[in-house]
Amino acid sequence: MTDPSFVPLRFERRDSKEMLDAARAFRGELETRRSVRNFSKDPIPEGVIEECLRAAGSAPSGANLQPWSFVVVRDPGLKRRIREAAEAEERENYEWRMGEAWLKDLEALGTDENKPFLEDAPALIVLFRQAYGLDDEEKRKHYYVMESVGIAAGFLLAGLHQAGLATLTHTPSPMGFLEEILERPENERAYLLIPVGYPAEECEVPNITRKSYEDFVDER
Ligand code: IYR
Repeated sequence: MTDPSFVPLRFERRDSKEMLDAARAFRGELETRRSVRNFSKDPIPEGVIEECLRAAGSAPSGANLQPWSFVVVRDPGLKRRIREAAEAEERENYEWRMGEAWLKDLEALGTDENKPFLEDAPALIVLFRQAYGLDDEEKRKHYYVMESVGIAAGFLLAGLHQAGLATLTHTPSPMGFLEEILERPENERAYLLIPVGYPAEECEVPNITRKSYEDFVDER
């Protein structure tokens, strides 16, 4: 990681048809991804999550310090504790923390304080950001942590989706309980909780639309 030498880049140019086909196929695949809140209990084939985590761990990061940790929770007892703690926070969120405007914005999603998917999904991936490094017990500055971890999360979600798994990006705030339950070191802060698995039979998702291209891209 600290080797200052350089090696040749491995990069192969593709012809333009191949490029457009690849870009289209990737877009087509990602556009079918939906956040899922109703999971089957079916197990995930061995190795799939590991491959996707390796992909996530290859993300670019500030000074290549890779300021992230991924905890994969499959243990039913731990999943139950996480569900109970998350629901306790969410009860307060829905009761008074979020406020009227926020609750109105969430109406279309049909969410509430009950989070059975935290026990139903066969795996929960908890992504932690490392606010600073703790190599050799010494604090080391980390750079662009939010950006770096966000990119790694994007790699992970895209990878899990194209491998055939459903995910949810869940943030039962505040998420300090994850640091406690999972006994994380003092430099780590919970960033994202990602239930992973298959959608339940007859799973439904909100009938939402996405912005049109012109509404989110400005080409000059
Ligand atoms: N964390 C709550 C509320 C929630 C907030 C947003 I912003 C969402 O996009 C979805 C839900 C929950 O998970 O229910």
